[in-house]
Amino acid sequence: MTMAKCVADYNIIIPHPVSMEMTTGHDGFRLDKNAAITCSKTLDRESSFLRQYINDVSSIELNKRKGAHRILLLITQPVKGISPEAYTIRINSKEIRISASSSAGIFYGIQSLRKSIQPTKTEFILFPAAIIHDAPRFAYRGMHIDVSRHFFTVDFLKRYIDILALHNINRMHLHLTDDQGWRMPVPKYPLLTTIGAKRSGTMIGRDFSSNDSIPYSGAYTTEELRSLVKYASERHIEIIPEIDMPGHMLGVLSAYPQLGCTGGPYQVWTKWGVSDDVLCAGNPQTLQFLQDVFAEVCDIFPSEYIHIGGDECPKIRWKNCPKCQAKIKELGIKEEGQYGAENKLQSYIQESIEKYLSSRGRHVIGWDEMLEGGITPDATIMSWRGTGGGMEAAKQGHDVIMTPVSNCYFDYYQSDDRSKEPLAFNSYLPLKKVFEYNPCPDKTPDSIASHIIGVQANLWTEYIPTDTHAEYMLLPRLAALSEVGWCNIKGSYTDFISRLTHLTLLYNRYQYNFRKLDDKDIGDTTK
Ligand code: TNX
Repeated sequence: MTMAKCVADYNIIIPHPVSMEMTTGHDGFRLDKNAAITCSKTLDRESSFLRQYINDVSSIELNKRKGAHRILLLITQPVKGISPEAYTIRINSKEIRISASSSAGIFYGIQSLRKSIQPTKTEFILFPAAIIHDAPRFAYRGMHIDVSRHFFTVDFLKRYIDILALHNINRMHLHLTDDQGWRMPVPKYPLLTTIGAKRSGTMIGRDFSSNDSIPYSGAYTTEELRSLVKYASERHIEIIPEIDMPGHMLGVLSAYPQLGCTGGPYQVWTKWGVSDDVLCAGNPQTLQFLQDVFAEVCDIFPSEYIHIGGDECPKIRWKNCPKCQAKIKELGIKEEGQYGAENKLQSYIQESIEKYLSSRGRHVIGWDEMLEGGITPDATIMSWRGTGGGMEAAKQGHDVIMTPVSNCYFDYYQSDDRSKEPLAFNSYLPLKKVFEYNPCPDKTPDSIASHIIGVQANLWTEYIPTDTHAEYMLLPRLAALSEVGWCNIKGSYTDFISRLTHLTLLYNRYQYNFRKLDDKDIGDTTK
């Protein structure tokens, strides 16, 4: 009986490693069930991922044990100036050695190894002799998901995390609250998840005057969120929770109308867009409420960063609210211009929360509108309305994460032939445009470049009601984003497309629902 065999190919890995040197003239490593995985106890988790991944793409079952013929996972001394996520893989006939200064680096080495294999029912895999060095371009490589407009279960979010890990993403931004539903329990405010998490219906398609009248709701338990944090962290992904404030707050206002300028009544929104009703900035209860909520956020999420929103907060209610106007006076705000003083009032709320979070040892991230009334230099800015806001913020000394609508909005159509696509946000973002994005163009002065800490894509879910649909919008654009965030030197789009056809075999293996490349995507390679 002939045994099915498979030869690993390092040239198909996405994201492409920094350097690969084939050690020609040397035999490669034959991986079969007799090979051992050897590592210290601290890498037990990584070793079980490796075992699982190899088994997913072959018939080989490996075990952690000592052995001369082995895959060795090895933690080395950190080297100044080298990312802890960097790794080296050395392959000869005796061993595959993955070394890094942290378990995250080992994890990325393992990810690369698994992506060099074509899934088959093989009983042995030949790994050609080689030395691979790799390190990420950016420390922050994020992917977002909006669980307010549509709710996604923790089981799905875990699958989402698996997909992110496959693409070397290390941050998942969880957009937990919005006008259309509040999803996180806060024991002191129980109505948030009873009233604030339920809407009476949802608009149909893009028709803002329609409503399907089907009640829609969803909220996580604290235990579920904790289990998500743990699941992500095992895969070297930090969850960054977002409480979007002081706008996008109808979920809260419907439950606690006293926190709004007019006192309501308010309803959890059944349509998309930007609501004029926002938190009342002049009501002292508002700051107390926010502090209580962020205290709970800190208890559940251990992340270095907490996202405090700050986007799309119309100022019309504040302009007409006696409490807000009194607050403006009390604070001595003198700004002129239509909403100059109200913009400053938003800064006041943000800065109070920023102070609180910094007392808990956390850094804040906010959308680029946060800059409008000014914000402490410690805040990290997420630049979404283009890259200008991000560049300006970096100039002012803020750290910046680039996530411009032009290249990073995965809720947009993937094809300009909309008849073949599910309904999406009314805009277009083809794979190639994601791939071509450079968050920090070559000519950027060092003083600015050093503040651009990374890149993120966003999956807003107004038009994404199901798990399979979310996967479809995510893949394969996430593969392009992973090259943007990881690779210092990007190869050609043609080469990317040819590697992507291999990665899609893995997508198939895990039954990820991805958009198949069409002639246009492939044809684009000639341009
Ligand atoms: C803008 S990006 C929003 C979201 C929408 C999205 C749709 C940002 C900070 N705000 O509320 O869901 O556009 O693409």
